[in-house]
Amino acid sequence: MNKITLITGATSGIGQATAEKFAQNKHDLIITGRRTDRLENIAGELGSKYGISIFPAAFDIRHRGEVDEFIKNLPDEWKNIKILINNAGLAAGLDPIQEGNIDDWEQMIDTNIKGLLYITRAVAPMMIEQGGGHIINIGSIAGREVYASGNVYCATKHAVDALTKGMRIDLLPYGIKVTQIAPGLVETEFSIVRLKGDTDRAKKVYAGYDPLTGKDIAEAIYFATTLPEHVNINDLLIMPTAQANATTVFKKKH
Ligand code: NDP
Ligand code: 8X3
Repeated sequence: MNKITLITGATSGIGQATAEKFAQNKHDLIITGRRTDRLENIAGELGSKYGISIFPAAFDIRHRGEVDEFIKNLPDEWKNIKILINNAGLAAGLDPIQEGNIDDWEQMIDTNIKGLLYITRAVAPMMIEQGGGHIINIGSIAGREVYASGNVYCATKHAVDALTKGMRIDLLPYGIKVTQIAPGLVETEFSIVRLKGDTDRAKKVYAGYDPLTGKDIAEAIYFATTLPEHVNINDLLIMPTAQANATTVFKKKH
């Protein structure tokens, strides 16, 4: 097998672009997400284009039993995971706290925090057994700042920031690198999901400036994995040039 990289949430956006970047560089991939048809299409496409092996696993990262089942069913030759990219995540809704939808809150907490923890809890011991590895957590500018109606999403990404720091301390004796990549505005399906399918409103989030693309973030993730053994990028905050902070974006007038 080539170097094995596990990417969660590879059915669109940053995860899909990252799968392509690692496939180009001859990694064998475990890719996950809930949408089976997309996973299978991506696996077929990348496998034939780049001549690598791909193990697609469709499950909901919020459900501990499904994560356990995924790990249990992983064939032995796929257990030697060198790189884990904890990318699956979402924002659901954009409401002030007093009007928040509690189902949305639970979905974000269960996916962005608990899902990331379930996967990490399963994979970190495998890395320890192999004598090393690299865990990359996808954080956000929302993990550094809080903006209006971002409340729970921002809290989950602050949690990813804290968990990244905690993982780095706990995994230090085992030679496991832990990196956080924290993007600003990236045009993916993120806003369509957050705004519950309102594509017109989602398009406006990225109008009037050049947002980041999934590919931009994939390049940075890949770069972080190419450094010498003794070098680790702890944290990267990556913004579109037109974005200064969570709330200041320079948009061209139409
Ligand atoms: P997308 O909506 O395009 O991709 C999200 C991915 O997460 C999909 O593959 C989706 O797969 C997967 N996912 C969501 N929920 C679950 C679940 N319960 N179980 C398994 N997989 C799940 O958005 P992005 O690519 O933008 O988002 C990727 C990460 O980047 C997220 O963690 C997001 O918070 C973060 N981020 C995004 C930014 C942006 O501006 N776009 C900026 C900063 C960070 P499926 O639906 O098939 O399950
Ligand atoms: C996604 C970027 O600014 O919508 O994490 O929070 S933002």
